[in-house]
Amino acid sequence: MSTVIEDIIARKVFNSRGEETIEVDVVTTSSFGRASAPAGKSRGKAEVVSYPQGGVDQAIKKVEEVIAPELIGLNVDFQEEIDKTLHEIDGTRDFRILGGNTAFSISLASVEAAANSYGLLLFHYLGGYIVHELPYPLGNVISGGKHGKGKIPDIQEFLVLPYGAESFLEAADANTKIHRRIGDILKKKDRLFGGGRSDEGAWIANIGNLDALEVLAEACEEVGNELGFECGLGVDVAASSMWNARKKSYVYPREGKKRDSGEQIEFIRKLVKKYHLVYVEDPFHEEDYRSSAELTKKVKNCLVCGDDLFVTNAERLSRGIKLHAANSIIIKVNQVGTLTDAWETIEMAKGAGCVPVMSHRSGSTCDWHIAHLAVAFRCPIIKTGVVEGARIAKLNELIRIEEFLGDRAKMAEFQMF
Ligand code: 2PG
Ligand code: MG
Repeated sequence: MSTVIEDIIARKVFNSRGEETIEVDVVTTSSFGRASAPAGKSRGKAEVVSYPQGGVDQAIKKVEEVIAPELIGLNVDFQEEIDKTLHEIDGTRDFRILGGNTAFSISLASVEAAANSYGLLLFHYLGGYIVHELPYPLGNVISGGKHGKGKIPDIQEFLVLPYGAESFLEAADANTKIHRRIGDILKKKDRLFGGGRSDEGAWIANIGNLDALEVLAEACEEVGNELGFECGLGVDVAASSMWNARKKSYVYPREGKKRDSGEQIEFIRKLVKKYHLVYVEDPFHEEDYRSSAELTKKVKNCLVCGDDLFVTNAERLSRGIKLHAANSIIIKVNQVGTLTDAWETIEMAKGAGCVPVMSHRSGSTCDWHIAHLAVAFRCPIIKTGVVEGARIAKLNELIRIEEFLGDRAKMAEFQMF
């Protein structure tokens, strides 16, 4: 059969930060698939372990010595079996023996090999002919927190979501225009602004949290008016990076402020109201489901999204659903290891009315799989930056998918706005 695995080749490559990462080729009788793993900077504590002890070199050794002998002969048609086998070989809950990124690369390369064996695009292979909706691109335009250095905002990401766009191309175009406009505004505000950018291509500027939101609001309004559709504002607070467990408060070094959980709820609630934020990610530290639930209850027309909170993990999401801790979830396949694991989490989220947001990581490669996963799994939003090569690889793939779908292409629907 042409879908039987004949070989698995692992190699060391580099991500957009110049860090070592793993890339895997899964070779079938008739075709092959290739995937490389991304890397997080503000990682959730409950994520799987990225690499075994010994890093990428050791991960490659594991592929050659333990994984390939088990997987060769299996059929890429049976993704669940491949992913289950990876779990069995590893034997731990957090992939610390093989490395979550090792599992990720094999899992994604296998599914791509399957799609290629049938001559299908990945989203078609996974989602079927019926799938035809494009996600809205959620893009980072100003960086702060752990995503930068020096005098930058405390909040990690200032985001734009052009939810009024009628096509993906229009939406991606809006994001690039807003990104550019923000660069111009920052230059006018600060003559010393040097045009620096973070890993994700967002601007790095000597600016506070509220000023960043003002700049974002101005750019979104101007570009939105010019293009004739709504461009919403969002933030990724990445609050675990700010949380001081000893002081039981969120520390904002730039603002020179500390906020306890109650104050944090009020602070974020007011931001949502004042700036009409449509998206707030990780407003509280990763174990604080209750504050997240309280905020979710208090805000309107806003996605409260869990990234470090859920780490794409079905058990954590199930707890979150019971507590109504959020109405949205970030999906990063390498937080959990395999495609099957991520898919199960997406299904659970959808069943509970929790909006899945397919996402990149700050360290990435030009791998474009998440573009296909967002379409195949019907995630209405993809978070994948605005500029920078690794981000553009995913955005451009979505433009190609939209073109491929032709008249059938449609933007995803939100009930929210
Ligand atoms: C996040 C991501 C992507 P990281 O926090 O949402 O923007 O960053 O790579 O730090 O996980
Ligand atoms: Mg995040």
